[in-house]
Amino acid sequence: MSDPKIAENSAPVIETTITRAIIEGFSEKLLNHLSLDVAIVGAGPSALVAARYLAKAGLKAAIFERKLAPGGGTWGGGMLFNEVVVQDASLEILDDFGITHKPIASAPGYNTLDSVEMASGLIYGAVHAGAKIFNSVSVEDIVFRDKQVGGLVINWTPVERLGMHVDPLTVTSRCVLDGTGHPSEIMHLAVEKAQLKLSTPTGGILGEKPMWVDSGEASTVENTQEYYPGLFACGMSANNVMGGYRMGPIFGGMLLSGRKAAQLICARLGV
Ligand code: 48F
Repeated sequence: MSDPKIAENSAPVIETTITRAIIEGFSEKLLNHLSLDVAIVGAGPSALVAARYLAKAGLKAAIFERKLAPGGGTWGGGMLFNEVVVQDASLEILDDFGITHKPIASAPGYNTLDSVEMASGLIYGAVHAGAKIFNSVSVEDIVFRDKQVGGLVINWTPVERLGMHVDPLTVTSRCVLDGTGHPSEIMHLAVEKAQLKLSTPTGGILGEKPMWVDSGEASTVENTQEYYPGLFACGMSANNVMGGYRMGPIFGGMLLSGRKAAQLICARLGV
C-alpha cells in the first residue's frame, strides 16, 4: 500500500518528469510539422542532402523514415566493407556537411570515405540545418487534392510490420519528395493507387536497369525531377522511375541528386 504522507508531499518524481518531457517534446515536434513545405519520404543519402538544403533555404521540411536508424543504404558501404566512393564533383557537398574524404591515388577524380562517418554526418547536417526526421514512421499513402500531390499518410512502422488494423494519420505539404530508394514506393502509390500519369515516356515507372556505374551516376542526377505536380523523386527512386542503370557503392550521384531536388523544389515554391 502507498504511504499517504509521501503521496501528499510529493513533487513530480523523476520517472514522471522524464515521461512527461518525452511526450510533450515529441508532440510539440509533430504538431509543428503537420503542415509542411516539403514532406520527404526516406532518409537515404539523397533525401538527407535535399533536407539540409531545403531547410537552409528557409523551408519547413521533414523526413519520414521507416527504419529506426536514418541513413538508408549508406551505412553498409559495399558488401558491408564500410567504405564508399565519391567523385570530385560531389566533394563540395561533403565539405559543407563537414564529412572527411581522401583521394584514391590510383584513380584521379575519385575519393573514398568512411560510410559510418558519411551516414552520421548526413543525418546531423540535415537535422542541424533545421529539417526534422521522424524515424520508425512508414508512409503508406499520399494525399491527393486539387489535382496535386499534397501530403503523406503515415503510420508507425511496427503497426505496418505487425499488420495491425490501425488507421493512419496525415501530414499535408506543398511538395512531396520520394527518396525511398530502389523501390520508388511513393511513385508506385501515385501510379497504381492514385492512377496518376507521371512525366515519363509511358506515364508509368520504367524500372531500374542493371549495373553500369558511369551511366547510373549521371542519370541519377538527370532523373531527379518533378514527375507530377507537387511530386518529386531523387536518388535511386528517380533512377528507377526513369529506367536508369544502378551503380552500387559510389555515392556522388546521390549527393548531387539531393542538392538538385532541393534546387528544383525551391524554384517550384518560389524560394
Ligand atoms: O535507398 P536509400 O539509401 O536512398 P537513396 O538516397 O540512396 C541509394 C543508396 O543508398 C544505394 C545506392 C547508391 O549507389 O544504390 O542504394 O536513393 O534509402 C531509402 C530510405 O527510404 C526508406 C528506407 O527505409 C530507406 O532508409 N523508405 C522506403 N520506403 C519508405 C521509406 C516508406 N514507405 N516510408 C518511409 N520510409
